[in-house]
Amino acid sequence: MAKSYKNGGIEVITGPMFAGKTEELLRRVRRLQFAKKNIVVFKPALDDRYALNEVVSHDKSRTKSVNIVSPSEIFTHIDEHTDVVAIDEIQFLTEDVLEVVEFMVNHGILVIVSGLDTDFRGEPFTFMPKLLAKAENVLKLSAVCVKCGAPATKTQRIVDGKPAKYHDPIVLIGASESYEARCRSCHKVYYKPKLKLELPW
Ligand code: TTP
Ligand code: MG
Repeated sequence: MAKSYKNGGIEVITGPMFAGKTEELLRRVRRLQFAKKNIVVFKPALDDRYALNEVVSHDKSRTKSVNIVSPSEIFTHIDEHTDVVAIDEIQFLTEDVLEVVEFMVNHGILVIVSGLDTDFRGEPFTFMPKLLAKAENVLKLSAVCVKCGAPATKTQRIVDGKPAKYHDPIVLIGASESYEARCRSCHKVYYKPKLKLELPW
């Protein structure tokens, strides 16, 4: 029998790379496991940085996960006993995942996801703004700027030792060899502004 929708909800853990999003997702999963909740963890098959069939954080904590290519595959891995679905790096799935998430929530499943809010340019990451708007609970984590030590809310992509260009492809799987956490003022992207804005003083 379908559970009450009152059990469900969307929790989003977001922020730049190196902020500890995966660690926070795994922390929430572990505390629900102690409470004997039935949990299934998913991640997009795209990110093969650490391990297949496991979500692994920078601090090397890990949990078993199911790799999926398409969001609807989630339904072949959950059943009427599933209380919680967790998805790491949700930004790499297709936008259909929004419908899948809402369907699960409306059937009483708690959905906890982590994902980048912005891409390397500082632009919203595809459908993430919609997910953030629909969520019951959002935690925006920051990292530490590698340049100045301020709280970092952005991810810098470095290509051949230089900041990436605005029109470079959005997806480039990687870690510290290609990316750095940066604050707003240290974050750089080669970009030609459309508007010629000038301060009036
Ligand atoms: P994350 O899990 O966000 O990075 P992380 O593990 O460093 O962060 P956290 O500790 O908070 O979990 O994974 C980001 C992935 O996205 C990584 O493979 C690089 C990729 N990526 C892109 O493809 N395009 C981009 O614009 C950015 C910023 C990252
Ligand atoms: Mg991560």
